[in-house]
Amino acid sequence: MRKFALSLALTVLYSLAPAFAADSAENIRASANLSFNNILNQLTADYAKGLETPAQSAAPELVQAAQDGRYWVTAYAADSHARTRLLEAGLDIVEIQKDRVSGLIRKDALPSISGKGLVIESMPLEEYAGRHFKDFPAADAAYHNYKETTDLLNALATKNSDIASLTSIGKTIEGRDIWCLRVNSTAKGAAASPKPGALYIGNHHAREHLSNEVPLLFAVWLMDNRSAPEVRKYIDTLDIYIIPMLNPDGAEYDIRTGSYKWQRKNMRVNSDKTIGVDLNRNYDSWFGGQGTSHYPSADTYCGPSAFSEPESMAIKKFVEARKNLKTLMSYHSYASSILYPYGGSDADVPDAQDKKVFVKMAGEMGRLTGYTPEKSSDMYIATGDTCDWAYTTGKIFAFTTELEGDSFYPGASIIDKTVKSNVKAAAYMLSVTDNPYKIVQ
Ligand code: 0X9
Ligand code: ZN
Repeated sequence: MRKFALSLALTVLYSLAPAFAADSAENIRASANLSFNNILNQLTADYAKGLETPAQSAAPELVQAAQDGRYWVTAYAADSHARTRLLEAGLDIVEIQKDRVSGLIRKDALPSISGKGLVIESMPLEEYAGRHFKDFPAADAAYHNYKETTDLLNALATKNSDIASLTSIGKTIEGRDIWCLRVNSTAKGAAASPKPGALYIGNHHAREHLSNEVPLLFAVWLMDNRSAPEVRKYIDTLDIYIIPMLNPDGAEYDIRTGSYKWQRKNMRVNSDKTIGVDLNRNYDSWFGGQGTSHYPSADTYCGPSAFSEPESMAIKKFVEARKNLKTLMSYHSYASSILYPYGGSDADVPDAQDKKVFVKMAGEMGRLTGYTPEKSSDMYIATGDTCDWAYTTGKIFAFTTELEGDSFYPGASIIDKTVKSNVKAAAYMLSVTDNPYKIVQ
């Protein structure tokens, strides 16, 4: 069986090879087309341009933007359970080390953890931003905002209208369309398909902009390589859905002023007038239990009820209407890990065969990306996440990829490498979507 998985992976890798060949500078400059390499190279060129006037310290507007009453905190937490308790206290965990975590918390919630003697260091977010970030948002222009994402998806669907269609799966709380590119050689729009389905979702969390780039550029790669035998097989035999930007309201808010807002949640105005629900705590899987906050101001606020948010509700309706879905990937950043259920409980998924599939798929995607495969709850227990719900409701093999980087704003130079390795993992997921159990038989 090992041998089979290896040869499958090699086939996938081989099929990627032509896509990564270098293009000439003239081609890049001339490119108004939809070639994967040209688009990636253009991103790199944009980034280099942005660096011509590098900032030596945090841009003033970045520092100013961070003045919203949140603190950057480092606190003791020796295991996943201690981390879960911190999430519940309202700490938005961003970085995890062996015995401690760092993240964001509102000032009024800080005493609940400092009172327990857990705080190692804390400082206002603007001070942290001032010390750590050198990137001007202008240098990150290579990232696709909502309009650019919409335009690119539209262009892909128009150019490949025989196999691709673009639909809105619903509207956000501010009324933006949530776009989904469907790739299927025989069914368009919302028409049912008997083919096994794969779903890729990005940007549940607003500030995780890299998590939009990966599925978006995966869509570009698929269309660019549509004639390569392996890719063609996927397009002919599978029902592929890509929703790169689930939380465009939050993503736009995060960049709107030209300076980052560190926004995680959606843009719901809560009952106490604070903004946002954490969409990755709003699914109906142990909703409102461990690893989430019930305070609307907290970054890990789960919302008043499961699926209270139009964005998560759109995914619920979408998934429930497509019983053919077999696999799902939800992109986040940043921890360099491939996570599988459960995330809301310490328990393993009860079905031994399913667990084997999860472990094997995560292992293979870990190998292709260089990320660490692990059970979600080993990171921390967090209820209400996408993947627990998708697995429980539809037996979908659902994973979270925590992309790489050392901050939510790692600069545009990271896009190229991250996209390339994650395209391999995304293609691997397609290679098993026809029957995920085949890899453990
Ligand atoms: O906390 C989250 O929603 C994800 N991490 S992030 O830094 N992108 O916010 C991790 C979700 C993993 N799921 C669980 N541990 N349940
Ligand atoms: Zn996230």
